[in-house]
Amino acid sequence: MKLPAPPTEKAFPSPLHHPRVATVVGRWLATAVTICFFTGLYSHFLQDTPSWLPIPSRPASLYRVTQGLHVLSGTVAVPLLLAKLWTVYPKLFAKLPWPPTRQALGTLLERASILVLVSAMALELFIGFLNTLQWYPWPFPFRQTHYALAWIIVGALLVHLAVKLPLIRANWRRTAEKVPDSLPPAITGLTRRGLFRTVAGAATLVGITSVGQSAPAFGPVAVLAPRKPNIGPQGLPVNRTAEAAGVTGIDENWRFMIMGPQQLSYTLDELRALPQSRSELPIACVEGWSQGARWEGVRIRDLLELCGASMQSRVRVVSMEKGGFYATSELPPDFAADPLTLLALRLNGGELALDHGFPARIIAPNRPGVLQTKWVHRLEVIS
Ligand SMILES: Nc1nc2c(c(=O)[nH]1)N[C@H]1C(S)=C(S)[C@@H](COP(=O)(O)O)O[C@H]1N2
Ligand SMILES: [Mo]
Repeated sequence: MKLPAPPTEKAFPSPLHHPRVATVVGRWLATAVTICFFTGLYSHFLQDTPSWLPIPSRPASLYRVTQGLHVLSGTVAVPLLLAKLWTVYPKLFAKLPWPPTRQALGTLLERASILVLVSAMALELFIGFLNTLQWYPWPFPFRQTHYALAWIIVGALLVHLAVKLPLIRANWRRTAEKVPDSLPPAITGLTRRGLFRTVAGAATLVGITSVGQSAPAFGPVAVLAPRKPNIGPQGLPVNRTAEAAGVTGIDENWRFMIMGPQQLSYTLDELRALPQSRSELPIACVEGWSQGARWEGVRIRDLLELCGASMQSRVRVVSMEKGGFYATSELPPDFAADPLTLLALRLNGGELALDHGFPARIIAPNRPGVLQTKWVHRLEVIS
């Protein structure tokens, strides 16, 4: 049996496949990808800080904004990427210059870069989306993979943009939108403007119905948000329950310890008797939800002073949780000394719930939720 010949690029005469459409949708996609890339870098560097990079502890809600934007731009990029791929898919049927002449080598390289770009981007958005669902069904570490893919995407994107620059420039302005006379009128019944409105509408809808997981104003319409930021004990979601972390609470022998120039230990009542401070700070989870809360407890800087440590100290935080990625964290000097940073004992007017880290947890400004360690029982001054 003879297979029918594959279509050629000419079999797709709709003006919706015109480079002008690819340019316009490509611009939107590039905007989303750029926001996603830089906010993602920031998030990565907060968790894995290179020594050359000073990260300030203020503005207190900066990370809440950048991570909200990260997840929002990644989510919105999904419909934009699908639209972009749809506009250009007839290119799949363009003849490959084979065997390659010297001048066709560029075309082949370009195709290879697009293959890398599309597959890396699809994978990146897919694993990022599963991450917002708190679903990690893969054997590789999420964050490091997500980070490496981001650089692959940026590299392939730069190659792609460089190759397409003449085409992008020729189609940058609307004048190029005129359909050449040789083409039949739109056969899909959809005009270009109609397509732009549909794509922009879809992206906006996806954005508005998911951003409520970090922007409270959009809470009521957050039907696509995997997490509702006001559902949970004490009005705050729980990311990892005490049960999941294997933490059962404390007995009368429990002591909070701080190991600095002096070693101090406190019962829970003694911690409660120390001067208490109050901070309004959000938990901003890397997985995309965030929620502000009112915390009360002992300032870390006060504890540093009590044990005779300098205000330039770096502090290691150790949880009662055994093992697990988040059982320890570090407070860089700016964060440890920030007057907003607390060993929190209370949340939204009540004693900390066990799922929120009872008896004591860290809450600090401008940090990912993963570093807001729960069930803290020891602080170590490490420099
Ligand atoms: N010991 C410990 N602390 C932890 C975690 C954990 O798994 N173990 N999860 C972190 C993550 S990912 C987030 S987003 C916040 C959430 O705090 P919450 O559950 O009180 O809302 O706690 C952080 N503190
Ligand atoms: Mo988190």
